[in-house]
This record gives sequence, C-alpha cells and structure tokens, in this order.
Amino acid sequence: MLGNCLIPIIIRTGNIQQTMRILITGFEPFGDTQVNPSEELVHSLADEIIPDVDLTRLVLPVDTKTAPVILQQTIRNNTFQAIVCLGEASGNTSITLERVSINLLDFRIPDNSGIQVIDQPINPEGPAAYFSTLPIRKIEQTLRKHGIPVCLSCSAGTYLCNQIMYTLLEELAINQISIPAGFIHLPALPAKAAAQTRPIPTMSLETMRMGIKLILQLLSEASN
Ligand code: PCA
Repeated sequence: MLGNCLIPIIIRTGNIQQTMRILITGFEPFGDTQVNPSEELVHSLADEIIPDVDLTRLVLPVDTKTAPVILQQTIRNNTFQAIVCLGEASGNTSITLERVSINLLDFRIPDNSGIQVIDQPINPEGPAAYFSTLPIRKIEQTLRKHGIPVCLSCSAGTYLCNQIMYTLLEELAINQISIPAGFIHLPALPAKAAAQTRPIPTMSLETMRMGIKLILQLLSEASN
C-alpha cells in the first residue's frame, strides 16, 4: 500500500538529444592587434545558449611555450566531443576554415613573451602535417547559405595558430581520439581598420558570432 506517495512517471517522447561537450578557444591580442576577435568571440559566447551544446571556453596566450601546454592539459582533463580553435588572420576577408597544419614554426614577429622561432619543426619526430577533422565542406555550405563570407584555406601560416592547430590534432591522433577538431581564422574587427589609414578588410563581431554559432549547432546536430 503506497498511501499518499506520488510516484513520478517520466515518459520520454521523440528523439532523446545528447548534450555535446565542445571546447572553443581564442587567442589574446598580439602584434598590432589591440583586440583579438577570437578572444572577443569566446567571451561573447558566455551568455549564449546553444541547444544541446555544453561549451567550454578558453583564451590562450600568444606564447609558443605555454599555449600548447595549456591546450594539451585542457584536453587531457576533459572529454570533449568536438574542439574548435580560433585566431585572427588580419587581412582575411572571410571566416577561414583551415584544412591543414604543418610541422613548422617560422615567426614573422616575436610572440608575446619575446620569442621569435625561425625555421624550426613543432615536433622533430612528428609528421609533416595534420588535416582538420572538422566537417569543412558542410560548414562552408551552411555559412554560405546564411550569407556569411567563408572560405577554405590550405595554410594556417607558421605562427601560433598553426602551432596550436598542429598541437591539437597531434594530441588527438596520439591518443586515438576521433572527434571533429580544427582551426578557424577570423578577419580583423572594424575597430582595427578605424585605427589606421591603411585599408584592411574587416568583419563585425556579430557576423562572426552568427557564423561560429552555426558551426557549433552543426557539430551538435551531426552527433545526434
Ligand atoms: N593569430 C595568430 C596567432 C594568434 C592569433 O590570433 C596566427 O594567425 O598565428
């Protein structure tokens, strides 16, 4: 006899959606960039609720020694189901989906700790390159459909962004973690163009934010 006890019955209907744990990273300012769009974007996603996405946000230093270690530790201490790393590529006109990272450091300018690495491999024992495992073509089509400028790129450069992309993909490959992961470069923010007389292409934070939200949605839908 249960008396007055109420026994809750939970009835689930339709698809049971899984929450997807995604890591998104940006970089602090560097060189002549006062405000890095990737850092702004990562901060701006704090108040954003993306259905079925559990987002971890991280801003990395532009430091060749510490940035890779911070990223590796974050990956090792968590179980992410997708990882998207962001950085600024001043001069780019579109959200740029990097296809490949190469095993080379060749800095045009020193990093924020004053180190300028020239002609060195990231890992002397590592492969020449790692390819992005993000669904790049699908991302490109989705952004284009929504009127957001997007392009594919075959070079993430030879500075910190390339180093972080290589480190990310190497960490996952060595530990046999098969998740979508890769690097996306962002154009400069309008404030950077306004601060100088030389014309440079820019994109508003709002447009970038729309683009990155669409990418996170697409990753979570693809996993369900
Ligand atoms: N862009 C640099 C490093 C940090 C950033 O935002 C790059 O493209 O390597």
